[in-house]
Amino acid sequence: MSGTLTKQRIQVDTSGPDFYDLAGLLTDDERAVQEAVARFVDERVLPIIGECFEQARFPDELVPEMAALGLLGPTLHDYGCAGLSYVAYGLIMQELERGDSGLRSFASVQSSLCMYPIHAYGTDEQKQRWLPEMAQARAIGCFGLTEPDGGSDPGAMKTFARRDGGDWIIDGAKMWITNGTVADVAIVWANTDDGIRGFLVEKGMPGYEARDIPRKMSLRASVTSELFFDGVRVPDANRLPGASGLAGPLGCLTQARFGIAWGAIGAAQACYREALTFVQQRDLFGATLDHRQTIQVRLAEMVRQITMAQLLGWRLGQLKDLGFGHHTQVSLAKWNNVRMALDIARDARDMLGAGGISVECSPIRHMLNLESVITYEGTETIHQLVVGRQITGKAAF
Ligand code: TGC
Ligand code: FAD
Repeated sequence: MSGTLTKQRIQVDTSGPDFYDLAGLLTDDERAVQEAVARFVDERVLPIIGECFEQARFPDELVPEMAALGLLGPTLHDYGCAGLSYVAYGLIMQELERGDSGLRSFASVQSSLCMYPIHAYGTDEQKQRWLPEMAQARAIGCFGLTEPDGGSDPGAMKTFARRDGGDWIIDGAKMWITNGTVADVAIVWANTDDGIRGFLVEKGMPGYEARDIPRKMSLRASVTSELFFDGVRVPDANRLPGASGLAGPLGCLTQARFGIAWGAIGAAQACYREALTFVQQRDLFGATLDHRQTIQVRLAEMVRQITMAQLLGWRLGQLKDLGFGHHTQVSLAKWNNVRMALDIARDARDMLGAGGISVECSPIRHMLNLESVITYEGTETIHQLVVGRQITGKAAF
């Protein structure tokens, strides 16, 4: 990591905001990645995303462009993946979620929850078959862990895979699965006589069905589905041999939660920027709103919160790039940064007055999206209890 912090460079940027010049800590490559994704979001995502949210439509026309930019599986090495740093991955997620959490969700699931387990736990054959296709978005994945009876305690899953000669027979159901109906392959976690194992269940396998979950008020520009397994026969060649026990799926979640911790910063930045622009123009009681003390306190509070989240994300990325980064540190960052973004989105929505309830303004869309983000990948309470267990040594789940 070659920082470029110099006396000339240091500047207090309140527009990003980048109050502590985090850009000065990035390598040239990381800055280039961030700029490319920022341009993609500004030019391709922002002009259409309000309408997509309103129409509950995932903008799948953008997926090939995301693949062309190298945004799918970006930290993975070989198999057509970019092999970028974790800080670069964080920046990608930050910029995508500045556009919309749905787009970041798509990238999180494809990269961290589907390509990562194939890369980390799969056979050579599975890697050769799926990873280049997934990096190019010619194959889409989904990750089935949560079940209808409760997601916070995945160890209690009921989906079961029983051995039948050289095959496995899977029965059960998964709920709230991002990309479920569009996926060519589902990473399915099932109990077996030997504990939890991961399987690659392919679209079209008899007995496997995915259905969309309609009427969502959050993450409307994202596909969320139910998966059903009715005696699905899966060859042993589709089992992930390197994954054994709950640590298998939880290891993937650590990757995705890292990306969410950064993504939330992007959503908060979008809300802050929109609120700032508004109060600089809204003329009330003889002056624009940015003259008012309470408005300034609220903006200052946003910058304080975003800055702390940025520092947390950057240090976590640095730790991961050095080969460290404990999953409890990831939990703390996911909890802190998503809570921060949700609070800022709600406050920004209020600062925009009545206009803030329109889909033409981004804070209400981000706010509604973040209601999912604070629940998925481990609820806020679960992450607080993970950190509590790390402190006390006692599990209070
Ligand atoms: P516990 O005893 O703590 O752990 C079992 C084994 O796993 C290891 N481990 C982890 N490894 C890697 N990363 C983590 N985050 C890990 N947490 C635990 C642990 O060391 C142990 O290993 P071993 O070798 O000793 O067996 O398990 P527990 O049953 O007590 O559960 C702990 C708890 C509650 C924290 C866990 O179950 C949990 O995280 N629950 C939340 C579930 C969750 O986050 N689900 C997310 C589903 S996917 C999703 O939401 C995708 S949204 C995607 C999008 O659209 O962006
Ligand atoms: P529950 O586990 O039933 O929790 C309900 C409430 O109880 C929460 O407030 C929780 O914090 C609290 N609670 C739980 N346990 C305790 C405790 N011990 N002490 C105190 N309070 C507790 N899952 C996937 O597998 N793959 C996906 O791709 C995926 N995508 C998703 C997309 C969206 C849009 C959403 C909303 C969810 C998605 N999920 C996915 C599911 C998500 O991971 C779960 O919703 C989440 O883990 C919580 O599970 P639950 O909804 O069953 O809530």
